[in-house]
Amino acid sequence: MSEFFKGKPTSRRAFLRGSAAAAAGAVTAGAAKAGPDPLITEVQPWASGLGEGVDATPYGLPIEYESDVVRRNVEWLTADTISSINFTPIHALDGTITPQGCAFERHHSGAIDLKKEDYRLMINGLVDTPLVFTYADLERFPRENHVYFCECAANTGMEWAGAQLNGAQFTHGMIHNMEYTGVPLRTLLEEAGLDAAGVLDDKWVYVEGADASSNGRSIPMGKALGDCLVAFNANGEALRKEHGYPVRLVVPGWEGNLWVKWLRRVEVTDGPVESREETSKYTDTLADGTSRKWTWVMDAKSVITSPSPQSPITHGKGPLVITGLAWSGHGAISRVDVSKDGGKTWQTARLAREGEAKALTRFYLDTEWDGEEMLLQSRAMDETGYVQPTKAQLREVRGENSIYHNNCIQTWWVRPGGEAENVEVS
Ligand SMILES: Nc1nc2c(c(=O)[nH]1)N[C@H]1C(S)=C(S)[C@@H](COP(=O)(O)O)O[C@H]1N2
Ligand SMILES: [Mo]
Repeated sequence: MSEFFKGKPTSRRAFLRGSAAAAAGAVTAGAAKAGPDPLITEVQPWASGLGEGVDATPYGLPIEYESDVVRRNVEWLTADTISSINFTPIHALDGTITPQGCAFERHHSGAIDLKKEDYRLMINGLVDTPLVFTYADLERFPRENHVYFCECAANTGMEWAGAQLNGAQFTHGMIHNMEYTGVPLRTLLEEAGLDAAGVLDDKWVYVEGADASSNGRSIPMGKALGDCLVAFNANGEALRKEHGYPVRLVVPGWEGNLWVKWLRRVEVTDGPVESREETSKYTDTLADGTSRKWTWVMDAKSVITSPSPQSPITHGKGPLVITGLAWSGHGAISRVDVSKDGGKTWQTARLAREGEAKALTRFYLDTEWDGEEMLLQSRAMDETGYVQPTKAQLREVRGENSIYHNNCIQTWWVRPGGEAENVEVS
């Protein structure tokens, strides 16, 4: 960053206002006193030799200097890596699209290897004509493109009892956001002859994957005929193996467990199946010990990705960019507020783009840091008027027995040195 200030002060300065410009000026002046910068005054090796040819990396990976921007897991969380989870490095990403190569993975029986030519999708149950589609068949139906977030219901689940994991990657990284290409599930159900005259409202679909776990889930017909997508591409290319190659179900705004990977069967039923994944798992145990089921929609939530424990402030006081992500399964994010004092006072952040329904929204607070400690929080609001709750508000309703569906406000304690820590304020 300091090199950047020395080399190109004007573009940065032009963008700063008032006292911010003065602070930046001080940084620039201080650096100039250190004498001429060889990075500016001397011809560097990268400018006096040749770079790599176009055939060096037929499929590119990030440059080696970015090698710490990777998925990570929490070893003690699961007994083995086959039925486990890893986390998106959200603290190090910007914008909203998650590259597939670092998007979190959640498997119940490992990521399977399934070729397009071995792929079959069956639609059976209460339909006129049970059908089996090949991959090539799917490619002949009209396609749509949509950006959606996929959040595991267990995201932030380890934080119910108190601040636990030290990093946005671990507290909030069970989420990714991709542009999907696929065929609406409605199109395929209609192809199989869904009895449109019948009472569709009472019907459900049971969806399952080709992996050993099958991850079977029941979805009410309204959602199945709504915005569900049978997707085969993500971010412009084929789905990665770990995200369900060659075909996964996309269930916008609803918990990640419903997004069946390696989708192999859609059965139309007249009721929910009550499978393992929707009874003993992914239900919310309340304070009185009873469990709430069918918590499908992911409520509005947000997190500051930087500064955060894995992304400390490495410069002195003056201009500081605070940034994070916000999302809601109910629709678009309408506003995000940021607090530096643990929720006592709030400032409205700038949304990088207008909120998009059921997709991640990037927010920025371009601010001044006085070098003092901060208790950073963000609070999302969605188009329905819903406001992201504090941890205390959520505990009042849900108690402390829950694991899933924790969308509470997160606090990072930033110390004068710039390091940050996961804390809880009361
Ligand atoms: N077939 C199958 N689909 C599955 C799973 C699985 O284990 N098998 N895991 C589910 C869970 S719990 C989540 S959170 C999402 C995760 O999707 P990802 O691995 O692309 O991040 O996939 C869901 N779909
Ligand atoms: Mo999940």
